[in-house]
Amino acid sequence: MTLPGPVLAQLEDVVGPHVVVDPEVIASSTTDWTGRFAGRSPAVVRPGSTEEVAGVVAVCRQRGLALVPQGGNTGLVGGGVPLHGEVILHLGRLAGRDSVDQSAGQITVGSGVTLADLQQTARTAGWSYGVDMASRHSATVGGSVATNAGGLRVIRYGATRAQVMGLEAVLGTGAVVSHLAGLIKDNTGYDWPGLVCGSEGTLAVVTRARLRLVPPANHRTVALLAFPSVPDALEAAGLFRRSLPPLEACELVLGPGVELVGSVTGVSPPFAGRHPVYLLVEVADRSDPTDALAEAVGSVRHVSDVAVATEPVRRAELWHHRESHTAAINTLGPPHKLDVTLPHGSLAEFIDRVPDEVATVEPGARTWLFGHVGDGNIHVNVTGLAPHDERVDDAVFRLVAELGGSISAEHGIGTAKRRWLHLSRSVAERQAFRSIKSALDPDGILNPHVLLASDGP
Ligand code: 2HG
Ligand code: ZN
Repeated sequence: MTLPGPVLAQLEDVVGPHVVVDPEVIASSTTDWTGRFAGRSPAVVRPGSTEEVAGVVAVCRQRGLALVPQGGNTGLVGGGVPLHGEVILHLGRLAGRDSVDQSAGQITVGSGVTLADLQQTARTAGWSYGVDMASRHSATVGGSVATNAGGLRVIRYGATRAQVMGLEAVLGTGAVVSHLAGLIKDNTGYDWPGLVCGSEGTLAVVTRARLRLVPPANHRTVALLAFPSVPDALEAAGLFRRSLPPLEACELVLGPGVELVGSVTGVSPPFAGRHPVYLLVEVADRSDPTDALAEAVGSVRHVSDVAVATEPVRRAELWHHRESHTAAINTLGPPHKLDVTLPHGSLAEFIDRVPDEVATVEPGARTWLFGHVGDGNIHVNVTGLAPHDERVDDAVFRLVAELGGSISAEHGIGTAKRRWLHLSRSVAERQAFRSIKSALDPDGILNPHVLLASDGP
């Protein structure tokens, strides 16, 4: 597919040479990280400023061209790739960074800054950024704001929405809305950052964000605990939430996932014996939290084994058993990623039932479970399914709804889950979503195929 010459000329008027039409180069941006979602696009447009983003949106609106905004292309629900021939609006050149505002503990950065760079900038200035995840070296601020990304530290600092103090973005009309003062108390009507955050590029293109920073911790301790059963591990997670204020991560992994990580990466198992369930916890504080962690671990029932690490290399070794799950599972072929959240009281039942639900629908499929159980969030990965076979997705989402959960905890709805949005959002909510969408993007050019189903409320 190609861009008509006059449209190309108009886009080049706005961004100069930063319109890519070479199909081989475009191909690197048309498939998602997992390989499950593959599309096509006539062009990747790479604006270098907010004004250029506004100019590109205006051209696309005038020409009736749909756009998919793209950051690090680390999304997992097909929300950042052009599955219907959209133009890719790549935001990587918006990589400007103001210096840290020391008195406010905030920083304003461009959409294209990666989370790793943001974390480094914050660290150098004596602060920390509250959101972290395994894809930190590719995932960008713009993408994380657009998807309200969660990650490993939500239990302490909240998801991305809780960090965004101000926002600049371009609406589907081409208008720029900028509200970047970062005032903590600013009770002047609709919450602009809150609305755009998590809207998955359907309302506006994020160009800059003003983010709160958090005090850095001088000491960190990681513990990996082995348990005989999931309920035992979840009971411990509840105890840690109650008794450990410096708790920064509380992650569940299961024996088969840890063994897969070991066989794919060549890393030795965490303990001499095998265990069915593990909990990884991290505590971080101004003073050494190891004693507080040890005391909390001491009051946990049914722990089979414990490994504790304070040194960075050893901490990373323990994290490896958790953080490498995504990459290890992908070596088995593109998984179906069903990132869901359950009420804490239903989590154990869900984890117990979901593999059987999957096996009933597709006996040849394999279910992998891991995730942020401290937040009630479990990642259900299913391998051995064709990319477009949605029978298992349907069964898992229905189980989630039956148990009072949500079909997306942190990855968003994207293309992958929009058929099931009705399980988590009422008709009235979806109608309100549509009204907001048509007010801010009247011609429906911003990521038109994600979040809302094309047919009806
Ligand atoms: C994580 O928690 C990410 O590591 C990815 O959200 C989860 O691969 C997944 O399903
Ligand atoms: Zn996650």
